[in-house]
Amino acid sequence: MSLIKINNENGISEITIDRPEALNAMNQEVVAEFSSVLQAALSDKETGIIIITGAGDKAFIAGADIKAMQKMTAEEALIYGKAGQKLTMLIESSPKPVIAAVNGFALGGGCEIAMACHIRIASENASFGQPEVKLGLLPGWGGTQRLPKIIGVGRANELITTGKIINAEEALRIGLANVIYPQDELLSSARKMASTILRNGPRAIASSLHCIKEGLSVPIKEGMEIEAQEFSKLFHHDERLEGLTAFIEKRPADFRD
Ligand code: DAK
Repeated sequence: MSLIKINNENGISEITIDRPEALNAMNQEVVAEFSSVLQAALSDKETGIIIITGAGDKAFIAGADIKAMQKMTAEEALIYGKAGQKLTMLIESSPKPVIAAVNGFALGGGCEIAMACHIRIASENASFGQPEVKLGLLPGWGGTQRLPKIIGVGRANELITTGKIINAEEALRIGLANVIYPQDELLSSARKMASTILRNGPRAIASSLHCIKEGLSVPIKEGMEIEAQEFSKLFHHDERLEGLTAFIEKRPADFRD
């Protein structure tokens, strides 16, 4: 039985983790299936943007699978940990924007998947947290690395060491969520945001995401150089000519090709 649902429409690929009976907790099968569905969306020419969400109205992803981890050896945990890390890297380095539509619990590995996404929008009932230390674990899918970059070191230290779960309002306040919608408007709002993004130049978007991601881990001088090179590369393509010409001709740009 498939653990992931995929819906491709109007350039948007919607990936739904579909294991609601376990609050969409990600066991090894979910991680593997999610990775291959994501790879397919990344190489699909019709897909310009990806939305990730969870099935049901309770959870985005309630974490890595606690029941599966209880039975794992250290070797199996290493394989599982690396597979999850690889998945978050795939999301984070996607040239196509990835929006997390967080529709409930985003805990542990679920919060880590959301943090790897470029944009996080949340429903009013969403909650976020890294409760791994309560289980004698640490956030193993990039949480120790991404959370401080998103909300700052002090707050990340607090969230990770207390394991406390925060609601959507608090996530919004500290910058973990970009915006909050009523639950029944979450997906339509995600699609609306996706359509707005899709109207812009895909190369320019991919280059911008690349500069932002790379710039976070290098000194500013290097980041500026990456930005200058990416800017210049855009001049090898017609996309920028269409954007600049459309402005001068006072018409909307058409980047569809
Ligand atoms: N794993 C497995 N099953 C889960 C689950 C999870 N993370 N979360 C919920 N479930 C299951 C429950 O066991 C229950 O199943 P049954 O008992 O009915 O069979 C079903 O989903 C419904 O859950 P509840 O009955 O508990 O629902 P409630 O509304 O009462 O509570 C809750 C919702 C989200 C507060 C609660 O379920 C909960 O606390 N869940 C655990 C959340 C959590 O601690 N998540 C973090 C998991 S640890 C690493 C790799 C990965 C990681 C770390 C290292 N390496 C190998 C390096 C990541 C670790 C994690 O993500």
